[in-house]
Amino acid sequence: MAAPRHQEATSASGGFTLILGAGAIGRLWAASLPPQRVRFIPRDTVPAARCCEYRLQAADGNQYPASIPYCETAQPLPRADCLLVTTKAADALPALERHITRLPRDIPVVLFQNGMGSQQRIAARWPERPILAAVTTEGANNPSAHLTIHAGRGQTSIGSLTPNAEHCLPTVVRHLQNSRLRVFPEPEIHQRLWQKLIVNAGINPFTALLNCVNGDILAHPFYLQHIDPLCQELHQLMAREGLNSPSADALRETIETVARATALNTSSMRADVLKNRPTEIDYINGYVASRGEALNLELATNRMLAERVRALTHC
Ligand code: KPL
Repeated sequence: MAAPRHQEATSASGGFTLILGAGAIGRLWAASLPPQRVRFIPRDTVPAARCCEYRLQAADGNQYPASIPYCETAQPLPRADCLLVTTKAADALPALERHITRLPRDIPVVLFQNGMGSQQRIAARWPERPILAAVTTEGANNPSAHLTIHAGRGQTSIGSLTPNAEHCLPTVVRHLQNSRLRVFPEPEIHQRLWQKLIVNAGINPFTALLNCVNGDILAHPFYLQHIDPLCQELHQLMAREGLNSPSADALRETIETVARATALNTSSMRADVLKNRPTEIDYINGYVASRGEALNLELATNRMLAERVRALTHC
């Protein structure tokens, strides 16, 4: 099968992209951007291989080979138009700390982490750098070491987190539009991050605790017992954070629309539990509970869900 056709990259440095994090989303982006113009920054100081080799199964079911070179560890990083950080939320800050001195100060850094908290910590750590956040609804998973499945087409919204990111947002968006993925600028990125947080807070912990696909939570008594109190808490917190806060019923409707649209998906949290990997609960319901504590709100349902999910991977 021939590789899909890409539009020509047009930006000054040749449309080069660096990616930190070769998980499913990192691999999807690497294989979707123009070939020869992407490098993975290796996780370890000495990568086991020169290239990350895998097959991408596109949303239409066709498979394409991808061979993405790792940057040389002993050399300076190649000049690039942007860096995509596609690690898990907990790994993003330590991974950036390891490489930041090799990155020019003006390179836009686009954060793809789930949930909330890691992006804010990174923006606070390097406020002088152009740091952006991406919220993506692209579905991707790695069923095996050498296969990435683009499970569902979505879109990616990008917005700035630090003042220096404002002016580079249009260039970053244009650059990433050289992929086959849909990318848009998002002036209200905080609101978008919260919308995604709401969906993850209402689906992920239930799928992990009930060990089921997204759609199956909807009729489960445990979900039915807790979803309204959960949505009340999310509504209360959003209002206290000064965000545009839909009613608890509207939040439930949003959660259930996504659960129905992704009914057969295994959520990222359930996948982590099944593989006995740390989950992102501290950045989802755990984040909500801790913001509640900071603002003197008792958000007991989020706290209970966070504690129960943590217990799944700590024993
Ligand atoms: O984002 C997701 C995740 O699994 O983390 C949802 C929307 C729940 C889709 O599975």
